[in-house]
Amino acid sequence: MDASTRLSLYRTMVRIRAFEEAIRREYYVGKQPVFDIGAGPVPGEMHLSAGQEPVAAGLCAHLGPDDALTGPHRPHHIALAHGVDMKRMTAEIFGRESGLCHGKGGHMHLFAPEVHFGCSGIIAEGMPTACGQALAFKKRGTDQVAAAVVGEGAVNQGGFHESLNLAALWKLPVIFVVEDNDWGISVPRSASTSNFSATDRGRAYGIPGERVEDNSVEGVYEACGRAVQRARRGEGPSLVEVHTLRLWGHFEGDAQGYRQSELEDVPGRDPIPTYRRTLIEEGVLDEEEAQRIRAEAEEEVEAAIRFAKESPEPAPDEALEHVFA
Ligand SMILES: Cc1ncc(C[n+]2csc(CCOP(=O)(O)OP(=O)(O)O)c2C)c(N)n1
Repeated sequence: MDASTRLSLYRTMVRIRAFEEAIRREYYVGKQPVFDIGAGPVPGEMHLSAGQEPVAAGLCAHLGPDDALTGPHRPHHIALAHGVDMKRMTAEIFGRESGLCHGKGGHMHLFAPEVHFGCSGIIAEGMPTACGQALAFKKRGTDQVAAAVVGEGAVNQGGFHESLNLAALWKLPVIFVVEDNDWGISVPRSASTSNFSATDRGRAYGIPGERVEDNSVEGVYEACGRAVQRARRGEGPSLVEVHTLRLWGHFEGDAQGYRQSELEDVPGRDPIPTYRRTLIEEGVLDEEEAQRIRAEAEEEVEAAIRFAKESPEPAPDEALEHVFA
């Protein structure tokens, strides 16, 4: 892989991490000393994606703004990597009028039609949506593709199986990406899933698939590249399963008592310092450049946070506008 692609993957991951760290900092404002989920400037649940950046960077490197992407309840990494506007996304997370959904969706409901991005708090919900988008692209005869990212907890949902079935039957230009972070909230795969392999499940429907081990951003990049090219060539759907890592809790405030023994090892498996070391050892990156990349990311993120905080909240008499439920 050439140096500029590797650097670009690294930059994307650092940008996402800087964002998640800043959102985490802001989220805890007003929620201490006893955690109160409804308090502070960012009330409600917060599912952050730290550790899963390789999935976003490796997949989105192959997608453009004309390609569609749907995400799960843990959406920030893929939204940012796909080009969703960081300022308006941050304002949405803060519940402000200038947000992507005028502050009424919150962090699990980010919609950016200009880059064909949407996500939902309902597990597996993005898969049927991606099939619909892929069907539209196919009918129009364009080479656009749709991708859906879901957690491994989605593989037992009806929407997962129904989507695999129709995507294969109609040979849709769609890529299903499963982020296997071992946990569905506090439930390990072994307690919920009879056949661990999402790739095997895909094969049962005639969909080729690959599993990427070790949370490797380059592995994701290669596998998603093959999947996206297949879809663009009109050869139908693919499935990519990534063994990734949830660095933090299921949601912020999660004490993670269910994985205490594993937590000691978790920081050492952080994909960003690992990739940084590799790139430095192989002469693609040096310390100075690495620091500059992080500083640029922080600057962009802090500007987005300022934009959100300076934006007004939606007016009470507009509470029912832009709401479709
Ligand atoms: C249809 C549905 N059932 C249950 C839930 C509650 N729920 C929220 S997150 C979650 C676990 C998801 O695990 P996974 O798909 O592996 O994603 P991760 O949180 O690990 O990223 C569940 C069951 C939901 N949001 N939607």
